[in-house]
Amino acid sequence: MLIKRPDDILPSEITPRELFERRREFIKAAGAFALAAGLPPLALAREAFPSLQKGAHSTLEPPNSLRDITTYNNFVEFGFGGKSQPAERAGAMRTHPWTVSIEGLVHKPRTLAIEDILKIAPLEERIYRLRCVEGWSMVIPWVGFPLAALIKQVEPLGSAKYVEFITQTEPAAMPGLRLPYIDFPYTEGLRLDEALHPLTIMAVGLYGDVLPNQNGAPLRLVVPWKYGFKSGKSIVKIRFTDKPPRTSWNIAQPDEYGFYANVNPEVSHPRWSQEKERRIGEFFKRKTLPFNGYADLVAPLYAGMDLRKNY
Ligand SMILES: Nc1nc2c(c(=O)[nH]1)N[C@H]1C(S)=C(S)[C@@H](COP(=O)(O)O)O[C@H]1N2
Ligand SMILES: [Mo]
Repeated sequence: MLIKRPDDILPSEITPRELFERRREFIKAAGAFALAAGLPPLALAREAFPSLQKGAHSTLEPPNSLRDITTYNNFVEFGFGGKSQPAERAGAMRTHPWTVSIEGLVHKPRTLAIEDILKIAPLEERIYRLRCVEGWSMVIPWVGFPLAALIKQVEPLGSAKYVEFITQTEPAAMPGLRLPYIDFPYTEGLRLDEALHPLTIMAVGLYGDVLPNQNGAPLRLVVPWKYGFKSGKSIVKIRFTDKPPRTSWNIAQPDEYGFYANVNPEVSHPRWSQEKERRIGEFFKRKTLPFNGYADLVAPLYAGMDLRKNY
């Protein structure tokens, strides 16, 4: 059943009371943390994004709770030991000051402070499904803006065909960096047309507030039709290239994690089926949809490609 929402209400604002209370607790806790860390607490209040707009392509499925979204995470820089580790450890990461350098095959390479990145385009709420390759999924009300707006700032050269995303390494805060499973920094990549697609966003917040560190503060990629590992957290560098960039998971286990990583129930992971997923908070599994339910918007990007070979 679909319920039409009044146009002036952000969908994430329609939340059960209990959820709303938890959210307030979270904001209070975040504020207390900010005070302890000597940060301006206002930056963590909802006023962080006073003029949030409703963005396109939001799902009408109910968002997961703030608690689920911020305590069940993958962020291997903070350890490979379980979903609660990022929430327990990521608070130690420094997220200010923060700059992102954008370089490679572009006319105008730039290094932008996060404050300037926030002004590039109007911030929108986008409620997207996220499907992890491990077989679980969530619905997350992101705050962000189209990556295309950031790309426009640097004017890619005609020779630019791919975009590489390089994420933060802060050894003192990230015990996972010392573990041997993947090469750090965590890197990911997209084809340029995937990066420019209107579904692809840079997220700077969720549930109307700044991103919690465990979700990739202060800036992370979100590519909702691909497995979650493509959506790199805490990005510090974006590089335009003419060849497919190497990606951390592909280097570590090439037969398990391809460059494309499009959600595809027909292509099994070598160690498990991808036909179903468990929505966090639900008991019964549901069917996984091709391109995570975004096929009408993105399937044309792959016309003529064999998506079993290009997994
Ligand atoms: N830098 C970095 N980005 C990352 C990861 C990571 O370990 N390090 N994990 C990825 C994986 S596997 C998933 S499923 C999503 C999870 O995002 P969430 O914790 O915000 O739901 O982040 C992705 N981005
Ligand atoms: Mo994942």
